[in-house]
Amino acid sequence: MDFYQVPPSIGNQYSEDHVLQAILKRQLPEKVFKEIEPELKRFGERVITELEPLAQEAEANPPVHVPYDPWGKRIDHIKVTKAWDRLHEIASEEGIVATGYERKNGEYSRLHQFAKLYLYHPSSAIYSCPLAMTDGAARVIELYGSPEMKKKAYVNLLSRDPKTFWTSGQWMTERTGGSDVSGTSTVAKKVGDHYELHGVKWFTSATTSQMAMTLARIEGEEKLSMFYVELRNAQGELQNIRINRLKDKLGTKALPTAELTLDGTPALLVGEPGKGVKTIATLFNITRLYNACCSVGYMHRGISLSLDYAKKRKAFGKMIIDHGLHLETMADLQVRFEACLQMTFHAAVLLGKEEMGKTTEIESGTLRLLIPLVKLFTAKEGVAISSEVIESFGGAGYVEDTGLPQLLRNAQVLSIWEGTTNVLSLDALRAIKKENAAPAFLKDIELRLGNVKHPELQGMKEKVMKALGHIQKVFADASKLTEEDLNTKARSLAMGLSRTYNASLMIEHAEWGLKNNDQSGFVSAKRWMEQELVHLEIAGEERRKESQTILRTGTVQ
Ligand code: MFK
Repeated sequence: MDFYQVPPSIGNQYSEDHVLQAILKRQLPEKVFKEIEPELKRFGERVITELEPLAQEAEANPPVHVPYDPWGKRIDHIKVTKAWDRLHEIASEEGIVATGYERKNGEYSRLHQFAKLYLYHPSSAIYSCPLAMTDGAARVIELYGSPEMKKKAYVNLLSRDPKTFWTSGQWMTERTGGSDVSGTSTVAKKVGDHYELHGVKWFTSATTSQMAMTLARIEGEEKLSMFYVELRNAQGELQNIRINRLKDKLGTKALPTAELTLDGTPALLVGEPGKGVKTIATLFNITRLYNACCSVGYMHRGISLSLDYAKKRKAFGKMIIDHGLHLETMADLQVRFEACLQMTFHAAVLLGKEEMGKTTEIESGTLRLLIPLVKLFTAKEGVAISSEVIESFGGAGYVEDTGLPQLLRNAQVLSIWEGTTNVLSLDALRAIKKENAAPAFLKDIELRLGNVKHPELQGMKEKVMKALGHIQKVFADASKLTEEDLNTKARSLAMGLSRTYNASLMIEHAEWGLKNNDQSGFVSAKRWMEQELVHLEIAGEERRKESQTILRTGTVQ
């Protein structure tokens, strides 16, 4: 008889995720957990039965730019699938953004919201991207917006009625600068009570959004300012915006990303003139957390599919999960995913507390540094784990109609947009040098470990304390380094800080598990602790010269 492989399948994405359940149970008061769990269970089912087919339809039918109507009038319409529109509607109905702002559960509202986002993202065809920018824009308006913006845009961004729900873009990138936005050449001209923008935006995700936050230089000002733009007028026509073309990207195929020319686009100043980067940082610190949440969402999706397959696929006489080597590989992925999940959800807890004015000084400092770290660390792991997941399916993972390659393609964007790994490592350094975040961050780890009393966890604790000592020595010696020397170390420092922070979270979770007769967190923590947490090479002129020799390059001016 012919053989046909049984494909992988997954069920309720909440009920099948014991780590998510454990984190929520540990972090939330019992009353809140009991209140939100039925909703998460329902949504965990909905993402598979309803959202997943929509996501696949949207992925298979990328948006199309229609520059002209049949009679030659410039319309710059972006045609999207009904499925994409439906994913917008469901995001609104489910309150994926609103949950964080309604604050029904006070400081725990962000954790509740992030649990929903984590379930939504892997079956959203990256509709999570417009939602990330929407959330960031809502926070900017909450903090810096005019009363009119609060009455109109803010209400729409948080609407649970799909008919009035708005999303926002975040236009920061120009031909002159992606990471270095100081190269922005868009000009803002004052016209009466508002501004008009002139320039080209080179990478604008979610161009179908109703509004956007963007950067421009007010005529005569040296530094950038931040602006609020409504894309269309009351007749639905673009307001002096031309869509030059849609980007043909490696992944995120369903997401309309465009190049735009702004030719007198009306805009309103948000925040102080010349403080644009500082103001938009509020927005991108939120999108960076979304990035982390989406990365762990993908990790979980990939590992679930791979694990199910490993129980159905036979090779060399037994199911592949029964081969020690495959088991080892999968367990390694799971532990790395768990570390990232702990890190992301802890950051969400801190964000929720901060927004409700409930953080201690230590927690505020920790959050500032944790945001770049969690973004860069989970993004890198997201790409690596997705790649392993693809490989675990052998040739099937490389074939489009299995739906698997899109996991890797889409994951790859996570380490690029919202700041690359190196740019975020430098942001972590900025937080350490300029905002003195390191003492708070290290103290936070110490305090957490101080609460861990279980005898079986003492060895792990000691290892983390040793890593902390190593990091403290690096900081103490930092004053002797030139800025370039320190910058050169930024990535290895960021990785070391992330691994150490995650170790403390995993140990804390392990203790909670042991108290509740659950060994799994303990075993995961033990595995996590097998690695060297911190390894920092000596950086300096000599090492840079060596790197130039390795690459056969001198200084390129
Ligand atoms: C699925 C998930 C979805 C995610 C959504 C994806 C949507 C895709 C849309 C995009 O990709 S938009 C493009 C995103 N682009 C970036 O994230 C740019 C990456 N580059 C950086 O982050 C650079 O570090 C930065 C542009 C911030 C450098 O700019 P500057 O002007 O050279 O920085 P500078 O002078 O150090 O900082 C200016 C001010 O901002 C300072 O404050 P002061 O004015 O008080 O001195 C900084 O302290 C402050 N600042 C900078 N980064 C900050 C920050 N404040 C808080 N948090 C930060 N992270």
